[in-house]
Amino acid sequence: MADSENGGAAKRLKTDAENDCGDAGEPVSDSLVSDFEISRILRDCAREKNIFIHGKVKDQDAVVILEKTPIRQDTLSELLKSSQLKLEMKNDVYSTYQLQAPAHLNEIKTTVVCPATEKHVKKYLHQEVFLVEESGEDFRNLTLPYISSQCFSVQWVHNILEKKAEADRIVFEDPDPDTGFVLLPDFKWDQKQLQDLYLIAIVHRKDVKSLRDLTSEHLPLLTNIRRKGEDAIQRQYSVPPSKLRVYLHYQPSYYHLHVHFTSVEYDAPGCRVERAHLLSDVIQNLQADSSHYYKRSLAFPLRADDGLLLKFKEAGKV
Ligand code: GTA
Repeated sequence: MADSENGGAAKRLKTDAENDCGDAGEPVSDSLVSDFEISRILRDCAREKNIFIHGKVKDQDAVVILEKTPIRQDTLSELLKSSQLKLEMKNDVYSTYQLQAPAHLNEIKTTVVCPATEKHVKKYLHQEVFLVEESGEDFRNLTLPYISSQCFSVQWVHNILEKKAEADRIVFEDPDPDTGFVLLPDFKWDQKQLQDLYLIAIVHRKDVKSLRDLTSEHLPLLTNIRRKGEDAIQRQYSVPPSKLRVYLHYQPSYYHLHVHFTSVEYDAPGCRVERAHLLSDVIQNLQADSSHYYKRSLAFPLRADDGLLLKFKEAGKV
């Protein structure tokens, strides 16, 4: 149930049973992964304990992301009591083991993109990255024409705003058509622990695509997102604003304005300085100069085979 302007919601993380169900309470289809035929590994990272795989599900291109999730404090004593220990080595006071946990305490978060476009596959492929500096003019001459023809579909965003998907996951909604937004868990967060808390606020307005569109006209929208988003997270998860990193991406993958709320302790993908713009900085920049994001240069990373990088190279900007 969404928290609304009028009511609070109890602090609650998802139970295993709730997470096992699809959006509308439907059981998840096993065949999506059991029918998956691996073509190649796009990327893997031992430190982040994830792997991005390209393959096919019944002739359709798909990307599957497998990720080991953090160890949860609330299941720690059950984990230690109900697991088997297999000794690997012992030396003096030191010993290492393989702990074999029961299945329900040993899950792997799995994300499936199917059918996946070539752009999805490229997005997850490990590639060399270049930093581009985009002036306001570069945005209008190079970036805008490119993204107008090449960007990812925002159908999933419209589904959320129209309650056709993820309606039961909404944490808070302000329905105002100008300053309103929907706040819900990002699909990178399994909602089982607060260490990697990650929510997104998606604005109801459809005419604001990215940071570049923002002027002082949007200050009521941005301050509303900040205040009500933080309040809702405090009420729902007991996480205070001082424990949150609230920011926008530039460039985003999806051109419909949204704001990321992550735990400040969590090194979320895309939270580095070359991509993340703190909402508080954005608000102050617009208060000082309404045309700040219209005219100033913004730096952002582009992957080696990104068509936009080619446009910048052709224009002699890289
Ligand atoms: N609730 O259907 C959705 C949905 N989709 C399609 C995207 N998001 C969604 N949330 C819900 N339902 O934080 C989320 C994304 C992202 C935000 C869009 O919306 O998770 P953005 O427009 O700034 O795009 O934000 P961004 O940041 O490039 O997207 P994304 O997917 O986070 O990719 C950034 C990097 O994160 C990737 O290159 C990859 O390195 C990493 N990454 C992506 N997905 C995963 C994953 N599942 N597990 C681990 N790492 C991941």
